[in-house]
Amino acid sequence: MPRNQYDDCWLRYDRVSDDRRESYRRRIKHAYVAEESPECSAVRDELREAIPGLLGEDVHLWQHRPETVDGFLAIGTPGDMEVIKESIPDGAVDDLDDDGYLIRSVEYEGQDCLVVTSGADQGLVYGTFHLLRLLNMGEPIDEIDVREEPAYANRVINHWDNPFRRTVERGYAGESIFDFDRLPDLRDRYEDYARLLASLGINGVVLNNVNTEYYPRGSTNEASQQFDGWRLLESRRLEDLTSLASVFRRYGIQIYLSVNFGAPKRIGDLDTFDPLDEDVRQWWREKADEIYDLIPDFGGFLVKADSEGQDGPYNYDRDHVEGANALAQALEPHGGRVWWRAFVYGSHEDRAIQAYDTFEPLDGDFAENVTVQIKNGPIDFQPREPVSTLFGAMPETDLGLELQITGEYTGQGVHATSHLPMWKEIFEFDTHADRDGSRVQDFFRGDGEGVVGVTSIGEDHTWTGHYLMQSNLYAFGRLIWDPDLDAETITDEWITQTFGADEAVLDTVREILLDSWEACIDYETGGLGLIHMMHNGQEYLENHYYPAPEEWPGYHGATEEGIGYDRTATGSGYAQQFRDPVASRFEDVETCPEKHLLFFHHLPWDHELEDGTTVIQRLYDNFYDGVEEAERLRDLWMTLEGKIDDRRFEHVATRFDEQVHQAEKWRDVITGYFYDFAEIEGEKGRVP
Ligand code: GCW
Repeated sequence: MPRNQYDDCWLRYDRVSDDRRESYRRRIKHAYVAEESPECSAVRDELREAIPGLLGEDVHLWQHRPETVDGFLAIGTPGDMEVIKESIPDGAVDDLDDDGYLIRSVEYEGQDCLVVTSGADQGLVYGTFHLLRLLNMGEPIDEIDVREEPAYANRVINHWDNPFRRTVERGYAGESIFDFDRLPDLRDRYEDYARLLASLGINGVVLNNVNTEYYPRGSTNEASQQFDGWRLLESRRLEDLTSLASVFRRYGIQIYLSVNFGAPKRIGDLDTFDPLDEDVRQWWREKADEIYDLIPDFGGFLVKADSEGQDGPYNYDRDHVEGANALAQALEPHGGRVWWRAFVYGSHEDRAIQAYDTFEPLDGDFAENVTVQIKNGPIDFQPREPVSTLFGAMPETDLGLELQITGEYTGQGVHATSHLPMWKEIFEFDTHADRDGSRVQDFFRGDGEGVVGVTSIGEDHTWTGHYLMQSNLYAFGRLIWDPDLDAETITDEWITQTFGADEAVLDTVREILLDSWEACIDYETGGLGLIHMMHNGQEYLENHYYPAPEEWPGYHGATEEGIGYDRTATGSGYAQQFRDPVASRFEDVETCPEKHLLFFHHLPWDHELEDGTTVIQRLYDNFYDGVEEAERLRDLWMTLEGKIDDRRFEHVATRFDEQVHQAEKWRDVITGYFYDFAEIEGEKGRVP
C-alpha cells in the first residue's frame, strides 16, 4: 500500500512559516551527523525526510565539519566530533541516561550551530526527533538549551497482533502491519512505524498478542483459531525475525515476544512444561541461547499465564514465581527480561481483589529480571476504574504499569475518546504508599521497570482507525517520557504537528479531545463508578461496542432496591487492599468520591448524594448529559469544515455521527434497564 501524506500522523513536516525559515535554514540546512551506527543512519534518513518538507529544500549532509557555511547542525556523541566536545561542558553528557540527550544552539568558531548530543546513539535518535518536533511546531531555535531524560527506563508498546492471521485483537484499523509469513522480506510500513515510535522515545515493542494459543483448549470455533503466536518460537520463525529486529534497532527499539508458557511441550516435544522440571528449564535456556545468537539485543518475553485460558504454572500446581523464574533463568545470562502479567482472575467472586491476593504475597520472590506487569485498574481498562491496589504493595518486585491505548471500551476507533485525561488521573493518584513519591507515576522508575501501552495500529491509512485517535498513541509516548507534562501541552503538540498551527483548529480540537473522556464515561456508564456493561458479542466488531447491562449483573449489581457493588468490609473488602487514608475514604459512603461510589458501594436507588440528588436521578442526568456532550463535540468538529483537508474532516465527521447515535443507544438501553429495576421516573420526562 503506497504511503501518502495521510499516513504520516504527526511526522508531516509541513512547510515552516516564513518568519522562521531563515533562522531554521541557517542552522539545519547543513548537517554533520556522526558516521558509524545504524541509529545515526536512521538520523540521516529522518533529516532527508524532514528538511525538504520543513524548508522546501534538501538537507546537505556532510561527512565532516562544513567550514564554509554560516551554520550547521551537528549530531553525535562528544567523542564523535570537535564541535560537540568543545561546545558542550565536560561531563554534561556523562551523567545523562543513555536515552537522554542535550540540544543546544552554540556559536562555534564564528558559525551558528545546533548541537544534538547524547552518551549513546539511541539518545541521538530521540534527540533528533525532539528537535524536529520543535521545528514542526515552529518553535524558535536560536537559543535552545534542552536537557532531557526519560522518566521510565522501559517504554514499551504491546501489540495484540495474531502473527499468521494478520488480525489484531481489539484492533480497529484493519489488518496487522506485521506480515510474519513474508519475513525476512521487509515492508516500508515497518520503518514508518519505527519512526513514529522513536519520535515518542519508545524503546521496546512486543510484536504479538499475549493470547498466544487458542482457547479453550481444542476449541474449534473460528474466533479462537487465530491465536497462533506460540509458533513464533519455532526456529525458522526466529530466523525470520532478525530482519524486523534490525529495522527497530535503527531507531533504538528492542523487540520482545509474547510467549506461550506451554512452549516446551507445544514446540519442544517435551511431555511437560512444568517450570520446576529440569528438562523444561534446560529447554528454555536453549531457546534463549538460540534467540540471542540471532538477535543479540532481544528484549525478552511477555507472558499471559493462567489467564483467560492461557497455559501457565497452575497446570502443575506451581505459582507465578515458579512460573516466571523458570523463564527468567533462561534469559538472565543474555540480559533479557520476563514481563509477567498480573491480569489473572476467575477464582474470586469479586474479580477486583484477585490480583492483590495472588501477587502481593509473592513480593520479593521473583527473579531480578522479572517485571510484574499490572493493568492500571483491578478489572479491565474500563473508562474509569480505581487504580490497582498492587501499586505500592510490592516494594521488593520490579513492576510495570499496563495502559490501553486502543479504545476497546471507549468507542473502538469510532468514538473520538482521548485517553490522556484518564491516564493523567491515574498517574496523579496518590496511593499513600509508605515511600517518597507515592503517586502512581512515581512508581515504575527502576531499571527493570516501566510503562507499557497496548496499541492496535493497523494497515488503515489512519494507523488507528480514526484520525483523532492517533492522539492516544502520541499522548502515551509523551506522557511516559515525561509524566509531568500536562494534558494541554501534549495535546497541543499533537494537534499542531498533525493539523498545523491554525488557532481555531488548535482550540477546537483541544477542547474536543480534553472533554471527550468524561463524555464517554457519562454516556457509557452514568459516571458514578459503574463499569462493564458492554455487549460480549461473537461478531468481532460487536464485542464490547454495544451496551448490554443484562449480560453483567454481577458487575453493576442492579436489583429492585438498589445498584452498585459492595467492595467495603461488609462486601468483598477490596477497599481494604488500599492503605489509609485511601482505604477509609473509599470504605465510607460519605467520603467515597462520587466518581467511584457504585464501584465500592451498593446503594438504594433513592440514596441521596451530597447535593440531594438521588442516585437514580444522577445516573439519568449523566447519561443524558453525556449524549449532549457528544453532540456538542460533534458540532465543534463541524466548525472546522474548510480549515482541515476534506479527507480527514469527512472521516472524523462521519464517525462523530455514529458516535452520537451510539451514545444515544447506550443512554437509552442502560437507563431503560435501570428503570425496569427502580421503577422511578426521571425528572424532565427523561426516563422512561
Ligand atoms: O482486555 C481484555 C480483552 C482481551 C485481552 C485481555 C488481556 C488480549 O478483552 O481481548 O486479551 O483483556 O488483557 O489479556
